Formats: sequence, structure tokens, C-alpha cells
Amino acid sequence: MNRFPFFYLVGLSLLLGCTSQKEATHDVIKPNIILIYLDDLGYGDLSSYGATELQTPHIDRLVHGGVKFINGYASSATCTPSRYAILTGRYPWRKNAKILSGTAPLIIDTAQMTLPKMLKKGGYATGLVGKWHLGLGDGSVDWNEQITPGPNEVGFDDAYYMAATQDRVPTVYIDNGYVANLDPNNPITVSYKQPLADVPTAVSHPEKLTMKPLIGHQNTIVNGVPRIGYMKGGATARWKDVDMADHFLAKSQAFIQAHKTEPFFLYYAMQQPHVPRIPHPRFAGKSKLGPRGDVILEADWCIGELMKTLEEEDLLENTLLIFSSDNGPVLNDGYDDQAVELLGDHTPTGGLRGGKYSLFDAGARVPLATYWKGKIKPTVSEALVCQMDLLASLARLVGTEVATSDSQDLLSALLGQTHTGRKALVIEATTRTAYREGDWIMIPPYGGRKLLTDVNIEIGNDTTFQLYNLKEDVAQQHNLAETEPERLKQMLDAFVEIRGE
Ligand code: NG6
Ligand code: CA
Repeated sequence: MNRFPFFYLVGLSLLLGCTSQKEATHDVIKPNIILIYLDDLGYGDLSSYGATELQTPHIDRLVHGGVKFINGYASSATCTPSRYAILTGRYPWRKNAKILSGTAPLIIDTAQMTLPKMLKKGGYATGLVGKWHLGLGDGSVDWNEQITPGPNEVGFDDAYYMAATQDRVPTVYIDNGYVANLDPNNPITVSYKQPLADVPTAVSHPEKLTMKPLIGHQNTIVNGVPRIGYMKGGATARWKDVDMADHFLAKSQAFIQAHKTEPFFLYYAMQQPHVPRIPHPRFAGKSKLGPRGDVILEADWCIGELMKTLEEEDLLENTLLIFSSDNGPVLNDGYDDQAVELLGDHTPTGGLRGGKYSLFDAGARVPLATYWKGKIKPTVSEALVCQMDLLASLARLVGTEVATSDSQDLLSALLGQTHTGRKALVIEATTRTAYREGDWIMIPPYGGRKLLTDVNIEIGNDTTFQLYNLKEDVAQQHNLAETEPERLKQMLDAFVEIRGE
């Protein structure tokens, strides 16, 4: 491994931090990188981002001990597009990325540059543990054979994952392209089109339900929970929802231990607090907020355990941790888990407007923090940054050349050395887009419902242009489109140019 580029590229300020002999001679050169990515965690869901009804001490340790971004964005307000962007460094609307079913084909081109491929080029061992949701196979997956292409074909040496979401079949773990613990005598069939014979669903066997659906989620019942899609067989391979968190944690710890003597990149894609929210019994009832709060506490504990492993292995000072979420919060996302009823004074959006699925800011603005013990000085940064920027930024960190267009090199902001980030960003929500520039956000007119009544979220549609100053009006209550026509025009022109329309 060539160690020199790091020193030239990262610059003097970081180098000055490398005082000890140990750091100067090895570990610090290519830090391990761990991307901790939650699912549907809102801007206000952490005590370090203002929550008072939930305490998340382990995540807070990262947020308060590193750079806490207050203008950090996922590319999108739903999962698949955000995950596409964070892994490819490309705007997801260029690919028309949308929430995928459990049988959708892989949407990342295997020739496409990705974050794990770039890091592999830089000498990293790369691992995925957790939620994938970027599609698998080429359109005709046999779940009983090798499932390819998938994460291993887009840059992960080692990948242990669920295909889509916890609420979608197949409800099995996949270990490097093969369903884990599959008994060939009990093969798996998955269908999103028609029901499978003799498979209990929420409609045919409501008495088998331990969690009731409110919207959708009417199909095959697994562990008492009705899912989206139909699945038969695979009895020995089916996951247990209650120990999914422990399972992914153990896999992550094993990956760290297996690669502790070489630079590694771990994408730890946690499932909380996406539905169905099923905490391990150790966490059930631990928050006052019902399962949604309980699984956030569970995720926080897992992150604490991961940190312990890094400390025990003496890796913490040589590991850059990046914490974020794929999109904003939702309470009722289709199951009766009392998220609305038990909310009390908790504000998952942290005062932003909208939520998951929304072009308003709670859709894509999420907690985002970087932590590197001894290297990053604690600070709160206003820099506008997007998860999509990790590709270009980390390429500079590890000294790998990579051609990017949408992904911007914001390494200095990510390391807290500057509070200057992007000038502008296009955000996406259910295939609609909006444009942020400086403190301003412009949402073009979109027809359709303003309120997604199923989830009770305002999604940003209006028949006229919307223009908000997020610094003065974080809750997006004052539409200034009419009073700021020149700004509106300038932003619209810039937006159209990026969108290429
Ligand atoms: C929606 C599901 C929701 C969730 C979401 C994907 C229904 C009614 N709603 O279609 O429960 O699964 O898709 O969430 O089925 S995401 O975080 O993966 O984007
Ligand atoms: Ca999500």
C-alpha cells in the first residue's frame, strides 16, 4: 500500500494532528471507515439533535465528539434512492430510482463506480451488513441458487444482508449471494404478483397475526407479521425479527475482527426504526414511545457495542465513523404499533416540515455526523453536505482517483476543518425534485395530494412555486416565491440546468 498520497492530499492541518509515533508511522494513513446508516431515523430522533423524550447516549457520543452537521442531507426522502446515491455518488433521479420490491433486479450497473469499489482500489477490505434494498439479480432470481449480481458485484468483498426491507419478502438473510441456512429440501418461492397456495396471509388468517396491518402489508405472515409479497418455504432460513439487531451487530463485529490488521470499510446498514418495529425483548417497553422509540434505543445500544469492539481492538483512533439515516421519519408506516398514540412530546422531525416521502425538509434532512477520535475536533457545522458526497470526499482521504460529477469533494467539511460545504443540492422525494441553494429551498409546482393521508405527512405538492428561507423559517411556513421573484428565477434556472431539462 502506498502511504504517501494521503499526506499530500489530506493536507497539513490533518497531518499536524498526527503527533504520536504510532499514528505517524502506520494506523492513521488509511483509517478504517464505518458507515452507520439507519432506516427512517428523523432529524429530531436523537438526544444530540434535540430530542428530550429519548436518550441516545452512544450515538450522541459520536455526534458530540465529532462534526454534527445541521444541514446534512440524504439525497432523497425514501430508501432505495438514498442508498443508490450514497453508494454511487450519483443523483438517484438520473436513474429513476424508486422504492423497490423484494424481487426487483439490481439497479446499480456493475460497471458503475461505487464507494466500496473506490475503497477497494485504495486497498480496503469492504463489507456490507444489513439492509440492501438496491435490487438483486437480473430479473429472474432463483432464491435457491446463487443470487447474482448483487452487493458482491458492485464492490463488497463480504456481504451479509436482507434483500429489501423488513416488511418485504423474502424474510431471509443472504450471505454473499446465497440464502443463509437454507434447507434444499424446503426451497423458497417468492412472488409479488399472485398469492401462493397454502400460504397464510393477513386476509386468510387474521388470527395468526401478532402485529396488525393498518395500510397495505396484507400478504404472507412471517413470525406473526404480515409482509408485502408472498413467500413459501425456506423454513430454516427465515429470520427472527426479535434478534435481527443482535444478528447484524454480531456480523459487523466479526467483520471488524476479521479485518483489524488491514484498512477496512464497513457499511453497517441498520434496520431501525423502519417498520415492522420489533425490538428484542430486552428493549421492549424501554422507551415511553412504544416500539418506534424502543428500536431507536436498541439501535443506540448496538452502536455502543460496536464502539466497544473498536476500543477493545484498539482501533478507535484509526477509524472514521460516519453516522446518518436514509430518509426522514414516519410514524404510521402501515402497522398498528402505536407510534402515533404514544408519541407524547417527542418530535421526530425536530421541527422540520414534512417527513419520509416529502419534499419538505424533514424528508431528506437527517442527522449526519462524522467521528474520528483524536483527529476530528468536536464542532457543529452548518455546511450543506449530502451523503452522495462521500464518494468524492473519501476518495481524496484514501488517495484514490475517481471521476465523479454529482458527488463533491467535501472532505475538509467532513473532517470539520471548514464549515463551507456545497453551494447547492437537488433533493428528491418519490421521483419529484426540489432545489436547495445556500439557505434557500425552491420547490417547483407539483400536482396531486398535498397530504399523504395514509401516513399523515405533507409531501410538498402545491400548484404554485414554493420558496423558503430555511435559516429564518426552518419550519417552511412562509412561502416567499411571490416576494422574491428574482431569486426564484435564478434558482429555477440553476435547478433546470442541473436536472438537464
Ligand atoms: C411503502 C410501504 C412502507 C415502507 C416503504 C419503504 C406500504 C403501505 N407502505 O410502500 O411500509 O415499506 O414502502 O420504505 O406498503 S423505505 O424506507 O424502504 O423507503
Ligand atoms: Ca428508509
